[in-house]
Amino acid sequence: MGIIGTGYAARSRAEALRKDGQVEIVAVVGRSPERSATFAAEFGAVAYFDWSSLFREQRLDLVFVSTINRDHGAIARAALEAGIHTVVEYPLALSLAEARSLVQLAAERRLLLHVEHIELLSGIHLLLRRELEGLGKLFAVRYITLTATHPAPDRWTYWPELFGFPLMGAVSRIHRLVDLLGKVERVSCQLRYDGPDLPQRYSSCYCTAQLSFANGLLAVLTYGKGDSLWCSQRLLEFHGQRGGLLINGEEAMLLRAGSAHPLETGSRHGLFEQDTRMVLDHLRQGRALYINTENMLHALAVAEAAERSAQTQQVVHVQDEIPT
Ligand code: NAP
Ligand code: BLA
Repeated sequence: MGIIGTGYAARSRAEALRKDGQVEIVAVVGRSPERSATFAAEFGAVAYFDWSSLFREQRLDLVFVSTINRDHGAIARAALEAGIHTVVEYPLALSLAEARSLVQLAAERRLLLHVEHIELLSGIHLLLRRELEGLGKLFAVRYITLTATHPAPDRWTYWPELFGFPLMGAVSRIHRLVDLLGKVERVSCQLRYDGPDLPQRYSSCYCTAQLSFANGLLAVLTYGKGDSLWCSQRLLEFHGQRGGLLINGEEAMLLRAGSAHPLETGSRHGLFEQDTRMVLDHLRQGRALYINTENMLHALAVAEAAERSAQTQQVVHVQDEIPT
């Protein structure tokens, strides 16, 4: 196995692989020589600073692309072209066209291309899949994640070029809604960046989109982070004809006229490990994975439509992306 990246996702992968015990981490590719050497030594691997030389020099069965979003598409392409099964942390690529072309390339080469979307494995998501039907016909949805941080962190996630359009870098929010509610037809989106180092880097970002689903449902999706925000929030609300579901942080409530029942949500820990185990079981025993490729690509199409809408100030149709 090879791992590209040395951050949180990469470490979670390495630890999960070590736990499995039947695979060998051959190489780790990092950016800073020190961090990469320490990381590689900890897992008995060789440190590389350049993924293209890794793919030339080592014969890998599987690679995990766990680095900054900007590089996902190019690394995945090189890995697939080198005949290596590939796992990419979301987003698969920062453009829908590139993502589609990678899915096609993997199919042609008969290689696994798995895009991690751990939020779909979470206790909260499984709870939603179970409980939504009981709310009757859904009417409205709100999904808000705000991260207030003072000062804004000096991380790649605050660089538009490295993270991508906010709802592309955080496409998991859209994918979760698509998984539960179906296809999105139209998107209207607005974005504000703030900070002294624009346009390279922002210190605050606030992005809000209205998603019109094919089934008529309206969802409002808000993603914000940075030093001009003053409260952090992780809120998911479903309003249906017979009841509501409110998820606030790790707490879930089933709402009916005059009553509120708390529901058990489970933990957010261990999801990378579960994803890694499912990939290995898939490659060794042919067990099914959990990502529907069409939904994964549709979520990217919605993110791209949101980006276009924010640029043009128009409502954008997801299918053809022609402004109305
Ligand atoms: P992270 O902890 O910040 O690690 C980022 C990695 O990229 C590090 O190896 C870092 O190297 C490197 N890097 C940073 N800036 C770079 C630059 N300008 N050029 C080249 N390399 C650079 O990030 P993470 O949370 O692991 O995220 C990695 C991927 O996993 C992302 O695509 C993210 O969307 C995805 N993901 C993360 C989570 C999560 O819970 N964290 C969940 C789902 C998906 P240095 O250490 O040398 O800076
Ligand atoms: C998603 N978490 C992400 C992403 C990044 C981080 C870059 C992908 C982009 C996005 O969807 O916004 C980064 N998350 C962090 C950092 C912390 C954090 C730096 O919580 C600092 C504490 N991820 C973690 C940790 C947990 C975690 C410690 O780094 C929890 C135990 C969970 N992050 C987590 C999950 C997702 C995610 C489940 C999937 C998206 C979702 O929440 O729906």
